[in-house]
Amino acid sequence: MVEFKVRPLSDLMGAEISGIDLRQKIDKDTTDKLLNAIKDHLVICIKNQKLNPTELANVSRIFGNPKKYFVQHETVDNIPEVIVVSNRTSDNKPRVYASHWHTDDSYREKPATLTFIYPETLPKNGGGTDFINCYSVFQNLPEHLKGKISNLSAIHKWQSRRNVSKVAKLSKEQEEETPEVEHPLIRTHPMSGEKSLYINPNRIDHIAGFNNPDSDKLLDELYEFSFQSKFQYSHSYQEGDLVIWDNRCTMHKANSDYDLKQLRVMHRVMLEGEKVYS
Ligand SMILES: O=C(O)CCC(=O)C(=O)O
Ligand SMILES: [Fe+2]
Repeated sequence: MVEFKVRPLSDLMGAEISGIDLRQKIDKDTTDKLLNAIKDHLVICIKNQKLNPTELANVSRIFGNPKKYFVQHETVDNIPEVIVVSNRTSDNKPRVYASHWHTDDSYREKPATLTFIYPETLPKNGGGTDFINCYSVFQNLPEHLKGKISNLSAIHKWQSRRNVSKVAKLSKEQEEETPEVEHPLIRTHPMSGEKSLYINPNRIDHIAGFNNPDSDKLLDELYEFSFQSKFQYSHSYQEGDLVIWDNRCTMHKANSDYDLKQLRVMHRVMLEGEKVYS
């Protein structure tokens, strides 16, 4: 077993892992220890990794099955598992991709469990990723809100009515492949057994069974409560940081606090997911 070190990054969430090279063969005990670190800290940053896109896809296989991304033009050539997250549009205009709070892949029946992000090019300062601990959000939710949402679920869509982030236009086939899905608002994590608030401001269209104004009112209340800084941890990247987060109990967004003239390119992989249950 590899005796790597785990150092918490904040009281709320996040841990830094050092003393392991994931390109080496990783045995089952080491894998379990890494999975436990993710369970306990929700977001981990494995330091000093050197990964080209093929190696990143292979490293993700230590933890599960990487998904082949269905928006092919956003992936690395010939590696359908590795998505390019760039602050340039296809016609080279600056933008910040994913700058609003979300959890990945919730428009799927079985949303990705873990996401891996590895910086290819970083700006000089800033350009980190912000995270929310959704267990803490749920635990601290006022009782009246907890009661109100206990049996509710939400309709998630690729292009939801309330989405403020720009998403790729889908072909007819891609649209057919991604019908809207319904997930409970309270989610139990299969490994920790704990409950979290499972929301996605980008992809939730409405609360199932609610009319739009009532749904919007409740969602706004949940979002405003969740976005408080006391539930957040902000990660700043250094070259070689492999960051892995658990989409089942966190939200995240790209921080836009840097000079957009500087290039920022990340490589990303998502793992096959599982059905959401409360
Ligand atoms: O670029 C980032 O910091 C986050 C991007 C994102 O949301 C993702 O890769 O899922
Ligand atoms: Fe994301």
